[in-house]
Amino acid sequence: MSSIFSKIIAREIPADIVYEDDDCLAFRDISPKAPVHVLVIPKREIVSLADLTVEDEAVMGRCVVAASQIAAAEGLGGGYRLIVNCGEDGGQEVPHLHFHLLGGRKMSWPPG
Ligand code: D5M
Repeated sequence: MSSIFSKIIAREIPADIVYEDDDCLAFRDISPKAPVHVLVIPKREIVSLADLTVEDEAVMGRCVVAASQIAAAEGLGGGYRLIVNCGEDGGQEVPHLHFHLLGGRKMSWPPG
C-alpha cells in the first residue's frame, strides 16, 4: 500500500531528511511531539509491524541501528524513546511502518 511516506522516499514531496541508506530513510516529523522527533522508515513498503516476514529482518535491523546512530548524532546521550505504533488500536495513522525516535525531554510512562 502506498502512502505519503512513499512520496517522501521518491522525493515527490519535501521532507527534512536526516539519514538515508539503501534500505532506510529518516526525516523529521511534521508534527513533533518532542524537541527531537525523527521518523525512521524502511524504504520497502511495509504497512505495519503486523505485516513483517522473515525477509524483513535485515531491513528492520538496519532501521533500528540507524535510529541509534541518529540519536547519537542528535545529541541524545541522556536517553530517548523508539516507538512503533501498530494498527488502529496502536494509534498508527500512516500505513507505512515507521519508528518514532523521540528525545530531548523527559519521557513519561506509560504512554497514553
Ligand atoms: O505517526 C505518523 C506520523 O507521521 C505523525 O507523527 C505525523 C507524521 N507525518 C505525517 N505526514 C508527514 C510528512 N509529510 N512529513 C513528516 N511527518 C509526517 P503514526 O504512528 O502513524 O500515528
